Amino acid sequence: LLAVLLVACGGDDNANEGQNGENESASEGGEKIIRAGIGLNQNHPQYKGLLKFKEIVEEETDGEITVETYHSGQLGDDRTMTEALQLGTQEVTVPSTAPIANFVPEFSVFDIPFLFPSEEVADEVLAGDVAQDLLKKLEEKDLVGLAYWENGFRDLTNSERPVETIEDFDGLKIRTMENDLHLAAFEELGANPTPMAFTELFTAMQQGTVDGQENPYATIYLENYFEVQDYVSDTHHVYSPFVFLMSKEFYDGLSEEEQQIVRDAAKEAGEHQIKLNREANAEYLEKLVDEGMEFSEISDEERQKMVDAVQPVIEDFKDDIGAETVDGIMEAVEQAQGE
Ligand code: TK8
Repeated sequence: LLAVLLVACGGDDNANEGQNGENESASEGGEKIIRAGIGLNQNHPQYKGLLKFKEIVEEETDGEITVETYHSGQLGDDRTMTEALQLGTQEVTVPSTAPIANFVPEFSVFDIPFLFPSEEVADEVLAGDVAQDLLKKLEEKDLVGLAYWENGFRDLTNSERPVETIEDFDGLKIRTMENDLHLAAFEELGANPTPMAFTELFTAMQQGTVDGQENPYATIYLENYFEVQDYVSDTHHVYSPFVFLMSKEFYDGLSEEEQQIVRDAAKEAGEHQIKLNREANAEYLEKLVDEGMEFSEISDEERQKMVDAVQPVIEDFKDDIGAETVDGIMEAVEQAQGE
């Protein structure tokens, strides 16, 4: 009788368990909660992907696993959320790979400027052995990499002047992700870069601490950067993957069946996220222009000058990243291009 009363008083959350006639304390003990946090806001495809992950996991586990979703850096920035996963105080985050290079240096291979010529090549390389092996390396850092999602090709915005040529970068204060290779690449381009957490960026642009930043069109539009930035250029200087991370401590505590469910869900939700992301990135440049931004197209000739200017960075960072990883990814890119 007591158990029945407790169930009856338990409110909506326990209603299903009561109806199913399960022992309440046992089902409470078994219930697992995934706190999943991301940096971008609720309108971004990154968040839509997270909601898809929630839907699949909750359905497939009959509610044994609940997913709570947090956007806009509510739980922190990419780096601090990743640290929380290591400590076991948060279960999931989906950072850009660039800050993850501070945990596993090999991830900086994706920061090599102009590495991927197209989304199709990115898809192929990320599904290949070298990229998949990188996910496994995360386990040494108490992280489990379940899938690659997509941030996308990054483009430059600023509040100073149109950027069309390499000379136009001169002295521009550009916020970069917290990643040494990015920093070095922007120095080679002649800019004056500052690394900064994404959560600080809007205010930094608003207050003029930085002149500009670089992110895919989806972010520039959905985070309202057009309110504080006047110029946008299609530099497409690097393709940013996202990596879907789970706390290893949490993952190890799941049953094999649950591990398979979260793995499959991260992949399936990722396919959904990538599709929405590509639609957004294809659509939003026009919206930025509608919002009053001035668009500059980078010619092939100017882009080649940028490619040439950043070459020393690749040599300088090759040992830090790991020569095998760099060569492996470059080979995979060539192979994908040849197909
Ligand atoms: C969101 C970040 C962001 C990234 C950046 O957490 O920091 O500029 O592109 O979108 O991962």
